[in-house]
Amino acid sequence: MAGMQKNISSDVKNISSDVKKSGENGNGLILYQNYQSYFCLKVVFALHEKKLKFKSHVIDLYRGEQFEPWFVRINPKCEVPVLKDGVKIIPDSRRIIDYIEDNFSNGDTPRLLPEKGSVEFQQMGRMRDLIDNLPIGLVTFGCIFNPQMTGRIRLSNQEIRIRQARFAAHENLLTDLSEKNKEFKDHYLVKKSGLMRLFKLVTDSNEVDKGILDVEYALKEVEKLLVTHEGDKKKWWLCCEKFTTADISLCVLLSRLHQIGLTDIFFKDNKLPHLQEYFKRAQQREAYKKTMNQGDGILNSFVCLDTKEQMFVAVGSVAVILAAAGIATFLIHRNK
Ligand SMILES: N[C@@H](CCC(=O)N[C@@H](CS)C(=O)NCC(=O)O)C(=O)O
Repeated sequence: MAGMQKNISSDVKNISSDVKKSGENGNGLILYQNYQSYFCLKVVFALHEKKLKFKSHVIDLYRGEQFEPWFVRINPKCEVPVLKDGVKIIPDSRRIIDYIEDNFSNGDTPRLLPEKGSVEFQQMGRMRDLIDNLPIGLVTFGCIFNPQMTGRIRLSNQEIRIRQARFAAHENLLTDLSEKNKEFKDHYLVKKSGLMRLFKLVTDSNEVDKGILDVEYALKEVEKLLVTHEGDKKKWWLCCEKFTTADISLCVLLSRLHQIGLTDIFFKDNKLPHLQEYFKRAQQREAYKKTMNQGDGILNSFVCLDTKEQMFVAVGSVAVILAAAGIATFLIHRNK
């Protein structure tokens, strides 16, 4: 990876020029993120709900930009999202959401929490934990690599192969980097074993099945709670009148389940009707629309390959057609 050779001082310069730019038209928040990332979407959603301005610094996860030394310095786990607020660096979606909630909740900035100590506050904590602890990486890649699981193949075989090859490519890249950058060796090796573990799980349909069952259990718990919203609670969101951080977790989960075809199964025959109604209503929220359409809607669908990969698939398909046509012409002429 050419970008990997960049020296660290040029990366530091990059960050500070970003800070300057964002400071000119916002409050200086920079979000290192990727438009397709589940965890980044939660943070983006929370920022939009709170009407906070921020600047995105997109990290190319497919090409392994998260492993570059400048990024490892920011987050040794090599993961997005990471929020930069002035000199403060905050990794991890939950920590970021809690940080913006604690630090940006004045008059114009809506709170995303019920009153502390209330029954709703406790309920919200329980729901948020339940949803945030779901094995979403396993379920997402599991459904992509085992298309029979959802019954709806969203990617071609070639696209699936490209994504599987990416795991191997990242493992090789991490081996290479751990030899070249002794300073980060341990981080790279931890990351590599995590990736290998995940790949083993996502290619084992029993494990994927278990993950899907966990999700189903959580959705049933949500439905049980939504059923209780009767009378003056009719317009409540998940835990109270306010849209809370638990709603953010739930909406991003539902959006991902929809993309990988699992809502087709969970919502079949009008199952979980209150949850279905909730999701329809949530999709109307301005912040939801902004979140799911960030980057002008280009390539932010999880199932999309990036531009170069799409080009690769397109060129590959044209090459196959031309080769087939060439062989056919050759055979016709030879048989004449
Ligand atoms: N617990 C972290 C998880 C973050 C995470 O897994 N991010 C993924 C993208 S959705 C990532 O950066 N993956 C890159 C990699 O592991 O190489 C959070 O909540 O922010």
